[in-house]
Amino acid sequence: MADPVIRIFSDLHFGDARSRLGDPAMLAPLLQGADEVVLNGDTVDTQIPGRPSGWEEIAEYLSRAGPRPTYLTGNHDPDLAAPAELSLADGRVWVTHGDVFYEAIAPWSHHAGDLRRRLAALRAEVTEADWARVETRLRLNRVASLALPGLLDVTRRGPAAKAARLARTLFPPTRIIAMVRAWRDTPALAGAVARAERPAARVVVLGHTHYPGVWNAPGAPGLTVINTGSFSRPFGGLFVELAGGRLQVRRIVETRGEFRPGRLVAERDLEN
Ligand SMILES: [Mn+2]
Repeated sequence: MADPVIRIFSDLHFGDARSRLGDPAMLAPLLQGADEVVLNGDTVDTQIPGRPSGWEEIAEYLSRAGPRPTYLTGNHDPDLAAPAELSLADGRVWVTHGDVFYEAIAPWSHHAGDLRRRLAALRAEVTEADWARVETRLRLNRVASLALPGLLDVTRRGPAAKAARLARTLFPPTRIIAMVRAWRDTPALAGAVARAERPAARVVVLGHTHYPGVWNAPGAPGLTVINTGSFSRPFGGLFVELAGGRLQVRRIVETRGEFRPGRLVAERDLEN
């Protein structure tokens, strides 16, 4: 039997008015030819309790689209019944949403203060040795992300909702600085955690910051960090394909109302 083809996507943010994924069926060309797909967090936004998230719709579509779906949690869908990390290719590829690489989950967000306070309280409940483990921090990040106060309803559409979101994106300007800093630091942060806690990993796959790219991790020779971006503007996304000991990174392009595989961005042999 041929090696299975596994594709990894992240940050679909289905149901969010800012996501370009208006209909799950737009994913069809990206799923074609895959045996398994990994949805690496923020597939939907479940952070406002009681508000319909679109989860049933996307999960129903992916359950019958062909490839077997595996979901991982992100900070926007922290309550999915799913793990927060996944190791593939005998541990050589480590997949996690990416929040665990940052102090306060999303230090650029309007909720950074609340997240910081919540995490400090949760940290006080565990030992330092336990906190040092990435699985503990992932678990507590999920607890801290549930039902934050003052969340903007991202499913609202129309000019007023759009203007409110734009204002929230641009102000205060220190937010932009924090965002750019997070983008800049991603390869080093992800590389350091992987080296310390998932030493078999040669590749780390994350999303979360919505800034797509492929980097060599500074200070961790031989370790590649891949951010698959998102299905939102302005940067769009990449996807990872694993098959037969090879890893490929491709651009996701949107044409004729569907998302499809675009140009090859990077390639890596996982055997050496
Ligand atoms: Mn996220």
